[in-house]
Amino acid sequence: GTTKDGRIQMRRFVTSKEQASTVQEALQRPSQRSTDKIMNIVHPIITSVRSGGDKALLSYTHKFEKATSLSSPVLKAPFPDRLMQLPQETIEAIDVSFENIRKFHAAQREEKPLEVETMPGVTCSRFVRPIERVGLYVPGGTAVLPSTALMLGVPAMVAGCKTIVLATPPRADGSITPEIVYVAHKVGAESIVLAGGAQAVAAMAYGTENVSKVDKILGPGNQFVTAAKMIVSNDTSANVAIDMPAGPSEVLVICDRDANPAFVASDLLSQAEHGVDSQVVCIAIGLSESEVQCIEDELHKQAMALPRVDMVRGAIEHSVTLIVDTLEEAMELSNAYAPEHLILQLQDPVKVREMVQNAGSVFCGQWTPESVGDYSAGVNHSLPTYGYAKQYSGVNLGSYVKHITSSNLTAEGLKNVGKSVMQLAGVEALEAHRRAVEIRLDWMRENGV
Ligand code: HSO
Ligand code: ZN
Repeated sequence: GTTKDGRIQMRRFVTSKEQASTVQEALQRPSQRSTDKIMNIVHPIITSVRSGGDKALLSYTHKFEKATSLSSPVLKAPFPDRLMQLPQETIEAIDVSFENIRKFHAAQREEKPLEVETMPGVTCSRFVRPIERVGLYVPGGTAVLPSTALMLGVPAMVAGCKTIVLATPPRADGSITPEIVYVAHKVGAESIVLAGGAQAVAAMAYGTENVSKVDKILGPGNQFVTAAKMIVSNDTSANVAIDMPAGPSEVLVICDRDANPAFVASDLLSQAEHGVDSQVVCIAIGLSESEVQCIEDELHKQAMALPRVDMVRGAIEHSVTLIVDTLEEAMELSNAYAPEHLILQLQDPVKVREMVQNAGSVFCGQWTPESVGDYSAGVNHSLPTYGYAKQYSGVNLGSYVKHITSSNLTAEGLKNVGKSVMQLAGVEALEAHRRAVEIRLDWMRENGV
């Protein structure tokens, strides 16, 4: 992290000089606070909002957000103009980002239902329907995040979700960030819940007098939010789904000797400034120690000039540079780490991208900083962290829809497949199943079909 003379510096390993276990350990993510403790705090909050509704929700907002002047926890659309007064430049920036995100997610639509005739007369199909009601959690905390409102709201709108509820903690004076109100307006949100943490999640999962109950809750959040999402999604009486487990944000940058050290450092820092628990990893292919030192010097220099240098210091503390000999080794380490963001500052990034097995989102080449994806390129920034890129996708259009399958048989179809069904129903000793086919085949025989 920070050395005695105050330098901001990552730990550094030359992998060929280390045991495999040391390298593996270097790539361990900082451990999360004990989940038991968190659960014990979160459980009573959920129970209380579930039974106490708006009043309980509001009292938590008074307590945690200090927004004691707030008298209603919900703002319903249409949102008044005075709540979205913004500089023209900000409006334009949101509009550009909105449009790019909309385009990229609209392209993810499956236009035609899938239809396959598995046997003559046996047709199986699959079609898409939006999840009707979604709850989008936009964290407060150390930064306001209208970009997260865009990343969650635009695909919900594109998918055609009927009810979009956006929850975000209010500021201490009870107000909401105007940028977030503007985004909520643009995506057609029905309401903004002015609450954060586990209480906001509970309100959307169960509904209150004024908060609409939703069918799925999406969005990042701190450990309390994550715990609350896990609890409500495990409660069958809530009947609510969640997007994915969330952890601190992270980036892994792979660079070679031709990469610009200042660019590499800037990418590491843009992730490090998210919070003290963020993690950044740099894998340098074939760089000498002095070349890596150039990156480190840049990192220090740029970090010292950042307003959030304290966050950066904390993040760099558990961050690491690995010097490797080959691209293959770099990719192997990266795939094992499964980063939320993977930046390829390499000569032929699009070719190398084929070797990516696990990552939330990949940024190709020196002109593609992660920041463009965080805000405006069109890709989503709500991504799997903490190694979950091994089994989860980031938020995408598919996160807001479900597939319904259908079978449609002709008489001929039932004749073709009926025998197998009856045989298997017999094996499972489920006689009613067997007879549901038999009764029809008998009928066909009797009626000359
Ligand atoms: N890098 C963050 C997203 C974000 N960055 C929001 C800026 N604002 C996690 O993907
Ligand atoms: Zn970011």
